[in-house]
Amino acid sequence: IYIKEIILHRLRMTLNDPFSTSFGTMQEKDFFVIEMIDQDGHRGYGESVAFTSPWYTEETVKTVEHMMEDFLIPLLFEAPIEHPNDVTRRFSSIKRNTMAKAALEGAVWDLHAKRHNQTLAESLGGSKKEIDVGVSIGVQPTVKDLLSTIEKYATEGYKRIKMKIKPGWDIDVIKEVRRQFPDIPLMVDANSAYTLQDIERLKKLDEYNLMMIEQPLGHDDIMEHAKLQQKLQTPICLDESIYSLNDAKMAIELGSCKVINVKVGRVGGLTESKKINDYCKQHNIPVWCGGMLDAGIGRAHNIAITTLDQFVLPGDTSASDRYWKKDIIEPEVTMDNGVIKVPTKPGIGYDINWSALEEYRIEKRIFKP
Ligand code: OSB
Ligand code: MG
Repeated sequence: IYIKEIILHRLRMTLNDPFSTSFGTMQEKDFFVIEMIDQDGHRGYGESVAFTSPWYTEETVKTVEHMMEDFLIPLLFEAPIEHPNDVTRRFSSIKRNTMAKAALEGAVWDLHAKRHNQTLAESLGGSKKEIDVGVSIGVQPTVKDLLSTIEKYATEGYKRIKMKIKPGWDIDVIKEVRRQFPDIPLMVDANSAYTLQDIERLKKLDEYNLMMIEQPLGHDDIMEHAKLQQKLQTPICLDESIYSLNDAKMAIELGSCKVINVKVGRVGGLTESKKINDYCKQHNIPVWCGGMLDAGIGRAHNIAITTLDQFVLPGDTSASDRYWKKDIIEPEVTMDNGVIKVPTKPGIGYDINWSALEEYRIEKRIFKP
């Protein structure tokens, strides 16, 4: 692949409803759509997932722009690309900054798939024709709001509900949820809101038949999660702590988790996600695909990676209408009874809705070799 042009479209989209975690509330998603054009005029698309502030991990929209502009795009223009698998190696002189790398690598994968007239899922080695999906629900203003939100998504058919927790919005709330919904597949995500001193509180979670608890402790911790997992029946799932295959290996070896949330952006791209899939398969660790309040292009990449065989649990890839009044792809992602059909057109499998994209665009920058 000879990359002839890279266009960065910076978009700002307003969420249908504010999304709250243990760290605060988001109303808007500000990100880049990466459009990459090759020597034959194929166009590949990627989406950056970093937020405007570094509350989740350390990257931001501005650091992503800085990395892409000053380091990563020049590296892509340096020489042709044999295969998207090589992009991670091409970027290896740049430490971390996984979300910046993944945004560009995703566009290379889309180009590769389109050049071979394959779906992105096929190019990645995935074989599912449809994927099971769940939904992530933010911290709500009241328990009543939470119960009605769960009711709404359960009725729509989502196959598991994830609710955000934090100290003070946890045991009592989960008890109410379980009273009203004794059997729904339910999990919780703390986004790192607890410490080992909260161990007695966390042990109470074992009474509520939760599928797992996601990232209870430090965002960069692996060791303390191992100590906690020894005291908990509920499986721990790591999110923030896992930046790479190597992190996954450490966590599995140390017993820090029994499940891994794979976010393509957080681990540096689709190639690394695939490696984590393969390693977790060997070690019998179920994985699922997390989300970053993605717009349609990110959603398409998430659907493609979820077709790999170790993605055995429903992820957070909800339908477009979960977050957006109008998404930037055509058709939008739809969900039927908890199932999303994997698109069959080459590459990401969706067209860009240019009038929507232009409506949300706040900046456009063109890069050439
Ligand atoms: O921890 O998985 C998370 C959203 C933003 C940042 C971090 C997380 C989340 C979610 C929602 O849980 C995922 C989604 O629906 O896209
Ligand atoms: Mg999480």
